[in-house]
Amino acid sequence: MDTQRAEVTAYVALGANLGDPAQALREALQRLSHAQGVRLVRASSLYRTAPVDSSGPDYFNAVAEIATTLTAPDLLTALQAIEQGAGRERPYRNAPRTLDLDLLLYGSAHIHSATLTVPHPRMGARAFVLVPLHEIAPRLVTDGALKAVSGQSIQRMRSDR
Ligand code: PH2
Ligand code: MG
Ligand code: MG
Repeated sequence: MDTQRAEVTAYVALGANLGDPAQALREALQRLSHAQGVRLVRASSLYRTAPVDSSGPDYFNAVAEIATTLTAPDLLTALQAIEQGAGRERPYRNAPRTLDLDLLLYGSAHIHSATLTVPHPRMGARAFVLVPLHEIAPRLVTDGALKAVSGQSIQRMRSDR
């Protein structure tokens, strides 16, 4: 008998600040929705954000909610394949990038492996994660958490879809 793994709700942060970042995020959402074992449930608006501990042009950021039958490590591999497909290079930490896909939350799991830490260790300090996450999953982000990052520059883009 086939054993079908139950779906887990996970949240993925998308970011880019090289090339055409808005287009890169739209394509990444498409790829995510077509990835094996991944169902795109909802995506936030795109946000234009100032680089945080990074450099180069403004970033575009968004957050997606997915339902997945993949394990967290397999989901990470799928995310990295989409980054590679967008020409991601890693010359140094926090370098400007064509596409960054970070796993924020995987169900209620707490994961501390050599390659993956979930919940994402820096998500609580970043408006470019908390604001789009709050847009699609308001119960996951407290008012206090939003207030703590309210000094960071972030602008919601008008949807052209
Ligand atoms: N990602 C980083 C570091 N800094 N700043 C913004 N505005 N948006 C990002 O996605 C971002 C960042 C490391 O992944
Ligand atoms: Mg990142
Ligand atoms: Mg990353």
